[in-house]
Amino acid sequence: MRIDAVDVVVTSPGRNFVTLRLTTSDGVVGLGDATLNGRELAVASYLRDHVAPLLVGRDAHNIEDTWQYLYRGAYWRRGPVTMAAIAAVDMALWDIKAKVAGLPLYQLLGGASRTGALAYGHASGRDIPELLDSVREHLALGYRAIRVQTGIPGLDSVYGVAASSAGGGERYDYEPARRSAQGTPVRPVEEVWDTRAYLRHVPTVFEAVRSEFGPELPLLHDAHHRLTPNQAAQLGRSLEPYKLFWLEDCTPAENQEGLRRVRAQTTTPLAIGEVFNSVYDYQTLITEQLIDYVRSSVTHSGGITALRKLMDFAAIYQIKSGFHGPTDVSPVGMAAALHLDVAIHNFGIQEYMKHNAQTLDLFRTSYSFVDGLLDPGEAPGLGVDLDLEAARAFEYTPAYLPVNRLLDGTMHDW
Ligand code: KDG
Ligand code: MG
Repeated sequence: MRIDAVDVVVTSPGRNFVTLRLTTSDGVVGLGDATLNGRELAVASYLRDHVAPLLVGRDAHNIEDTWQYLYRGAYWRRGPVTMAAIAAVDMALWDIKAKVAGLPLYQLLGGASRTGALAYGHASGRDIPELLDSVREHLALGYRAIRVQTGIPGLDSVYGVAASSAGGGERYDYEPARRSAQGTPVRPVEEVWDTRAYLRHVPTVFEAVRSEFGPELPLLHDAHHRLTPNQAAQLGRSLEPYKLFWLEDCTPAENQEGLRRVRAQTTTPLAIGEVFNSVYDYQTLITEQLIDYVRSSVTHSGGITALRKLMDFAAIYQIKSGFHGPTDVSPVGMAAALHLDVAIHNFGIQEYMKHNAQTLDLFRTSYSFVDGLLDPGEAPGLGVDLDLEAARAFEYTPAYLPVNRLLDGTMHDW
């Protein structure tokens, strides 16, 4: 069974998605997610210009060999653009293989290790009362684990907080890349960040949430890479009384050794890796057991083949998964994560936000969210179809994540 056609579909039903669509000589179609928020066209070009010509005529069954061919054959290894492109090919080939077998993909990954994947949702509010309402809404939707983010007194807007003033009044419980008003050049919005105010405020937020919802509810928090290792250690310590499920991206982890200091100072569980793209980014973090959860997405880390190996490596050190699942991972990437979630033994939790209605009209999914658990469904393959004609009607629209400046105007690391 040969790969006959390679199509790259860029669509923007509210936000941009890049999808790879492979068609085999037998007419089997496989989909892969290649969405890299804010740099989508770079991956689309990588796939169209450099990968598609190599794929036509290859045996669609040889997934590992194709992975190695694309990774080693490029000479230039790793990096988010390369690894998102390889991930899309890998996902599409697994989709094809499972469709040919007539099985949902998780069956080819060893079958189900659990009845569903525990999901966490994003609750947020500009202040504590608004946050508590948002937690209640999430509980009513069925969530059994909740990420908690709030505005910081004195700051106009804070990344990750829905309905913040910079969000234009529209409520987003995920972190949106922002489009510009018509006719103005597209640039990242610049937000002001105050670390001391943040470190003072966050423990009061968790105090309020725990006293309202009790000790059982799993609570998570994302620091979005904004702290130094020493500040991260302070935050981890100050949150210890509230027993978080995890503290995410407490410090920029390109400096893996920096996590030694955080780890030595706090028992708050740590999650890292949504901006990583290979196992090498985790080498020190995993072998020295400096983290508790791997945050990679299938989409940004070389696909199912690579992430499964990474999770096997992590399992040796009792480190679990907590795959990245924002709405800038497309429904195809989300489906791939769910098949892996139910199959691997060291699953921890899955981030999940529902895509908007337009997106779910284009991408027809067979996964479901019931009583706090995600289920990949029983459709053969990944279980996602893409309405090609409808997708082409939504033109690519540039949009970027905000950048942060400190009070003195210097660019903030994150
Ligand atoms: O594209 C960036 C988003 O995916 C990221 O900001 C989301 O931090 C995030 C999270 O934990 O989902
Ligand atoms: Mg995050």
